[in-house]
Amino acid sequence: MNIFITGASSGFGLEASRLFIEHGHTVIGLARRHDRLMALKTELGDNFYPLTADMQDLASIKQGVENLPEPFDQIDVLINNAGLALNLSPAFEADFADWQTMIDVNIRGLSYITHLILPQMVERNDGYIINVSSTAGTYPYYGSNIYGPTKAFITSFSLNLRADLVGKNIRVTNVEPGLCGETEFSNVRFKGDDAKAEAVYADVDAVTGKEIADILYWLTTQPKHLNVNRIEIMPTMQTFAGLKVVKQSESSS
Ligand code: 8X3
Repeated sequence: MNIFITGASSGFGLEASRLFIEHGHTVIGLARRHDRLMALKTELGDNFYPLTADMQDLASIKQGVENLPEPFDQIDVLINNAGLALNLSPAFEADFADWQTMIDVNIRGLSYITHLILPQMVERNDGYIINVSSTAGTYPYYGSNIYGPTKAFITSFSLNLRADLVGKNIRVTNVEPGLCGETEFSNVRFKGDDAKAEAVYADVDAVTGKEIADILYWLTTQPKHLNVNRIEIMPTMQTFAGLKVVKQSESSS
């Protein structure tokens, strides 16, 4: 199969690129960082096609997708993995530029790529879209004010695609990971403050990027008549915070 993976240069996308190639598939890896993609190309060989494009630059995505050479031009599986969180400030202290970036990448970029690739799947009446959402799309937490809603969009988008694709041989799965270590997620969120990022995973047996990649691969091995609509994964050590009550004496008013 030919697998198109966004965010291929790190985290789940990198692990998934390696895994699909290891299993004899071809991968188009989209990422912004050209040098990383080139290193990955050197590692993975001819079955990997590096596509340098910025998720915020729709023209570069369009140019790349519309000019894919054979045999990479027929996409069997689209893994919409690229996404990011920026900051953990409460909404009233957040930087609006951070909100815009999250909306641009997690919502606008993801929908644009899907819009570009879905028609060829419909034409062939064959394909699979896997969207990487998050537990943050279901459960709010402090500081997830826009990140969470962008992931809720992805979850709703996946389910709505399923509705539109009724009667077609095209599957859609929404993958919802919780706390995952060994990725750049928190380094990006804290803008390079590695100590802060490390503290998030200290003393927690978090899910790994490789474990999420294994799930992405497993999904593609399921029979075509079976659609996993949603799959939510958390470390055993993570759970819901529950409804928080602040006592009058603790409240700021
Ligand atoms: C990331 C999940 O729990 O780190 O999408 O916010 S969490």
